[in-house]
Amino acid sequence: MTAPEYGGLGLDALSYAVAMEELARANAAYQGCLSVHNSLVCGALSLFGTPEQRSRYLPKLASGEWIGAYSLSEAGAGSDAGSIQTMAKPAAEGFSITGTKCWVSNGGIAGLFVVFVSTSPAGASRGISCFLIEGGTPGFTVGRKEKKMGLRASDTRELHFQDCFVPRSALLGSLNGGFKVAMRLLDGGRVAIGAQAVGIAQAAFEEALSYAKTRRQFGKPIAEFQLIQAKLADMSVGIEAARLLVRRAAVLLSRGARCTKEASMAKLFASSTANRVAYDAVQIHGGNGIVREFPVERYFRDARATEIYEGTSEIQRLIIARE
Ligand code: COS
Repeated sequence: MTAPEYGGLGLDALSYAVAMEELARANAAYQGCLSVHNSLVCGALSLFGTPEQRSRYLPKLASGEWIGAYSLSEAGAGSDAGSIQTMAKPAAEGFSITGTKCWVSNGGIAGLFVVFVSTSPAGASRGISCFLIEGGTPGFTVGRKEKKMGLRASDTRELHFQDCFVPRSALLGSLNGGFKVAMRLLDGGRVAIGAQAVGIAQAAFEEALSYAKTRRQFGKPIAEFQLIQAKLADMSVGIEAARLLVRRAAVLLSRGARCTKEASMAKLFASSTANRVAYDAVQIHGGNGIVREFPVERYFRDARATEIYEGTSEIQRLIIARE
């Protein structure tokens, strides 16, 4: 997605979605790291960065020298993303930031953080600004790593800011215009999380199919029983439908069109499919499905977050209804 002049491949969003699905088929935690890095950080700079901001950061991000992190959520600002409490107060030539952010993917490994803070509390969502903050900036520390049920290889942290000075040049987009930046980026991010869900579902389906062909009960492979066949058929239809929704949203994204509704539809359907498919894949494995030696146990745990992060399924339905 990052332009070749900054060291990126210049791929369109459809190619990106295909790559994201394949990566998630192997390891969703690893894909999640790259999804945040590309959709939410490289995307932020590509869409909203000044030429100076792009040249300073995109080459490092495109080469992988630096990893990016995106920080919107707080303990009291999850689905209600506009109720951010972390504050940036005007200081000489810049801003001074104080507050705590949470659920930050790549938090412990990132060199650059895209951080949303309040610059005008009375403005609520219309008083939020976005800042580019480098790791190691005085007054900025990274907190403990969360112990999650799934996506355990992805590094999720709190971020703490105490009188952290950032220059005015760190502002991404306009002052108090950060909420729209956050939402626009999440449109793209949700396409990549949809692709992640499709990848997890595909992996779970492949394991279930292969297990059903080799596991014998009552004198034949369980794949020959119609109740197992029905599960496998429903899984494969769901995966194909989810993949098409994700790719439709990706095509719109490639054209630069606003795809808020289509991205939410893709994420909602794909994440629900991933959970259903992973559930049935565990069921087909029987007792073997709940032990760590079999990969479906991990797919089941990894799928759960896809219905929660980058907007819960409830929020996706709300967005679709509004649109
Ligand atoms: N693209 C561009 N602009 C958008 C937009 C989008 N996708 N979505 C909303 N906006 C704009 C609106 O048009 C509105 O603009 P105006 O001020 O000009 O009217 C502004 O942003 C505020 O929008 P809205 O009134 O809809 O905001 P709400 O506070 O009602 O919140 C939801 C909307 C609930 C959709 C939003 O808070 C949300 O997505 N929450 C989930 C957050 C999330 O995904 N968190 C996970 C973080 S990453 S782990």
